[in-house]
Parts: sequence; C-alpha cells; structure tokens
Amino acid sequence: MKIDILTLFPDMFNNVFEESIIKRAQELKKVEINIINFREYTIDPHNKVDDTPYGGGAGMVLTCQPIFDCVNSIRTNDSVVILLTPDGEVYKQKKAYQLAEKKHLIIICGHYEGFDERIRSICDLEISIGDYVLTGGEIAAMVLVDSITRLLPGVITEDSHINDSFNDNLLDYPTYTKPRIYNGMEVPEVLLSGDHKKIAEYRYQESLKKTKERRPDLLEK
Ligand code: 6GU
Repeated sequence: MKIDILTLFPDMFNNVFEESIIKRAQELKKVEINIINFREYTIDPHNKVDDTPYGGGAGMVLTCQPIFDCVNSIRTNDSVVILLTPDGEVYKQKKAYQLAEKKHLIIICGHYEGFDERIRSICDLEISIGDYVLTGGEIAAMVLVDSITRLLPGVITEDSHINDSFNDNLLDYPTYTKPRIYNGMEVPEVLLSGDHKKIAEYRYQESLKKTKERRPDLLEK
C-alpha cells in the first residue's frame, strides 16, 4: 500500500513513523508513506495557500488550487482521497479494515479555520477521529496510518489483531503474564488450567462483561 499525506506541517510527522511496527512495515515494503507539503504546489507568487473567507468572518481558509493540483498530480484509478475534518464520518475499526484493502490512500490534512468547501468535491471520503476539535488533521492522519498499517498482511501476525477490541463489537478480554502472583493479585485459575475450550469461554464471557459495563452502545449494534 502507498499512503500520501498532504500537509502544510510536514515536520509534525518527523519520527512518528520511524519507530516500532510502522517502521518495520516500511522496511518490509508493506507500506510506503510519503509526506507532501502541498505549499509546493501553489502558483501564488508569495506561496500563499489560504485566503480570507467570502462573506467575512474570522480566520484564513485553505484555497482550492494547491490541493487540487497536488491531488490531481498524484491520484490514479486506484487512489482513495480522504479529507480529514471534524465534520467527517467518525472513524471506526471497520473503516480501518476497509481502507487496509486499498492500494493507494491520499490523506488531506485540513488546517487553520477551515478549507474552501469545493475541496470536498475531489474527495472520496471525509473522516473525523472523534467528537472533539483538533488544530489540524495531522494527528488524525497519524491515527489512520497507524491503525491501517497494523492490519496489512504480514505486518503483525493475524492472531494479534483478530482478538482486538472492537472486532465483533466486543472489547478485548483481560490478559496476564508471569508471575502468577504479583503484589497479592492472582492470575485467574482457568488460565492455568490448560483447558483451551474453558479458556476461550472465560475470555468470551469477560469480553462480554467488560463491554456491558464500559460500552453498552457497542452491544446494541
Ligand atoms: Cl480529522 N480534524 C480536526 N481538525 N479535528 C478533528 C478531527 C480531524 N477529528 C476529530 N477532530
């Protein structure tokens, strides 16, 4: 998979993808991540990428030209163009799985007070990462890249994400490792039993219990 991220703040991405699983995914050529400063595409003599809003109001608005020209120069028939904006569809694990199937993602980070409404016309998808407002789409882009990359075949073993929270709309079950007793707290006996059927049933019940307590909304789906 190839992921192009369009941003005015490329330095925000320094080192974020240079650690741990995303670093390894790039080394294994499972994903190629490019950070593109779309200011390089402006035709404005002063390198401007924003302007005042028609009708008045506070703040500066991203103009169409640099983003249109940048997207048009990199998009192919395989591209999915994603706009990151707080008024987009709220991002869920299901969408991460869908996007992990794609060949090429183009992720546009909105910024400042907003962007020209006509930018939406070149986007296939508008995504928000939750009901709060960020100063820009950069951190949301990092969230998308992380959550999608870990799902790509060969990046982590499938076993590691098949039981993730949110698969089947259930939160993850509790896990334990050595020692068996720590500060007086014991590992549940069933996990030491070696009875895999019993263990699976225990884990399912714990997932269900935790989801009922913490996220009853998930069970309604
Ligand atoms: Cl994608 N962008 C901004 N600016 N704020 C957000 C967001 C995105 N998702 C949640 N809040």
